[in-house]
Amino acid sequence: MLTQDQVVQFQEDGFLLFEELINGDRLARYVEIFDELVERGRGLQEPASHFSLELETDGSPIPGLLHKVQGVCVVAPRILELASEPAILDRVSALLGPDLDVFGTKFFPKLPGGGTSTHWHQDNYYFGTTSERVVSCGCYLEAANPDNGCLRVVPGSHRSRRIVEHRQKQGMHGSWTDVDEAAAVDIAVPGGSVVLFSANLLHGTNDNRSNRSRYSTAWHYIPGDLALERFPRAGYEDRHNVLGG
Ligand SMILES: O=C(O)CCC(=O)C(=O)O
Repeated sequence: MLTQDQVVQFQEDGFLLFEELINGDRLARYVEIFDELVERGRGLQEPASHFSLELETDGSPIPGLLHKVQGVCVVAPRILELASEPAILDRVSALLGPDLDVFGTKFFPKLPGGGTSTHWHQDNYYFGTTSERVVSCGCYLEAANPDNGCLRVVPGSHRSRRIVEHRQKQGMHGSWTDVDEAAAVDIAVPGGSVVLFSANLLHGTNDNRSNRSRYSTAWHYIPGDLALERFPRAGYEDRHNVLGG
């Protein structure tokens, strides 16, 4: 369920925004599940399986300050319902077809006072491919704007299908690159919004400098027949069939 114009826009810009796609009781129910995960994070002195903590500038973990739940659909299987919301899958299947898996499911609470998610990168850097058949998805459960670190993208940067150099930085999770900030745009959204984007698109976020959280999820849809060496359909616990199959 995408118009031809939206399909062309996705091909040209590398992303599509759907405001308030998830709403009402369903949104509230998902937020409650994420509240529980943040509460579990508060009890952690050290990172634990699936749960990582925010870092001090010297790289040491900050007790109780949850950074990310990696494999959130494994830790909280009810979140697979969010990844399987018909409003999302209808749109993704217009790009990728009727047999869909989702993999690499993450929850970022982006807590007040410096919460982080990702910095500039391309998702396919982590996946060992430049396939255009990987569509990433950010669900913003809470309103996001430049103050609390909304998604930022470089429109059209996916089109070269070239993965740029990424490197690790002290005191940050992950591997990141730098971009020409003049080419970047902020994707400010109301709560319940969903962004679909190419896994070759340069994107990232600033840290949360506000006094409110910015709950979001990030994961990646692929056609069931797409063989990704690091994420095999059979045997990788955080790859799930969500449509057809
Ligand atoms: O937190 C966000 O808005 C983006 C997350 C992201 O870029 C990712 O998981 O690859």
